[in-house]
Amino acid sequence: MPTVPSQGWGVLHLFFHFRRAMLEDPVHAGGDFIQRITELDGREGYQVIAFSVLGQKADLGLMVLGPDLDVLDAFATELPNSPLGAGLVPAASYVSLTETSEYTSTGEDERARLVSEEGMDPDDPELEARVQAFDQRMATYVEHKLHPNLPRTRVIGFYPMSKRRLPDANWYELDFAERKRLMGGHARVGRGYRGRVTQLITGSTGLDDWEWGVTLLTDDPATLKEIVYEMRFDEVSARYAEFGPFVTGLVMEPDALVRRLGLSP
Ligand code: 76R
Repeated sequence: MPTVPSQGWGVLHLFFHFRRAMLEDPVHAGGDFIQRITELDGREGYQVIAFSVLGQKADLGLMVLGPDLDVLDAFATELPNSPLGAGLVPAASYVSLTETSEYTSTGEDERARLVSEEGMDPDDPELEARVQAFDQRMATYVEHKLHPNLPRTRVIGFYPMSKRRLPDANWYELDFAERKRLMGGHARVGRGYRGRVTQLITGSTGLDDWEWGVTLLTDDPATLKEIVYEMRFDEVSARYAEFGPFVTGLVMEPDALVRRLGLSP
C-alpha cells in the first residue's frame, strides 16, 4: 500500500558489512545489485546514493530516498533476499523524512535585516522588490529541502543528532524567538560552506532514535571535518547538540561499488 507522508519524502540510510565468501555466484549477485539500484534510482523522485564505508563500522552504505515509504521498504526488505543477500550483514540503519525547518528565514526577517544591516529606507520601493526576490529564492530553497535532488559528490558523511534536554541546557524550554536567534547564528556558519557542502537535515523525532539525520555531501573529505568542527563553536551545537555515531563513505557508481566488493567478472 502506498504510504506517502503528507509532507516530505522518506529517507533510509542502510549500512551493511559484506562477506563475499557467503555468495554462491558473486558475479550474478553484483549484477543483480547494480540492477536494483539503477532501477530505483531511475524512478521519478527516487534517489539512491551508494557508497563504500571507510573504516570498520560497515563495508557499504545506501542512502535511499523518495516519496513512498512502501517503495523504500520494499527495496530495503528485498535486498537481504536478493542474490547479494547471503553476503550482507546489517550494520546499522536510520529512518527519517525530509523537512523544512521552522526557523527558515522569512521575507519579514529579510525586510528587517535589509533595514537594520543594509540601512535601507523602509519606504524605499526597492526594499519591496528585494523582499519579493528573497521570498522567491526561499520558495525554491524550501522546495529543495522537501524534494531534494542530491548532487553526486566524492564523499558522504552521515550522523544522527538531537538537541539537548538537560536541566540547565534544554533546547525545548527556550522560547521560539530565542531558538530562532540561535539558529540564525548556525545558518551564518553554514552559509560559509555554500558551494562546498550540500547538507540535508532530515527529521526523525518519533521515527528513529535521534531527532535528525545529518547527511553531508562534498568532494573534499577535509571539508567534513572543517564544517563539523566550526559548528562545534556555534552556540546551537556547543551548548545544545548531542551526536550519534559518524559514518564517512566514498560515493560510487553502483558498478564501481560492485568492483570494490570484489564482485566483478
Ligand atoms: O537560511 C535559512 O533559513 C536556512 C538555515 C538553516 C536551518 C534552519 C541551516 C543552514 N540549517 C538549519 C537547520 Mn543546518 N546543519 C546542521 C548540521 O554538526 C553540527 O554541529 C550540526 C549538524 C550541519 C553540519 C548543518 C549545516 N541544521 C538545521 C537543523 C534543524 C533544527 C530544527 O529544526 O530545530 C539541524 C539539526 C541542523 C544541523 N546548516 C545550514 C548547515 C549548512 C551548511 C547550512 C547553510 C547552507 C544552506 O542554507 O543550505
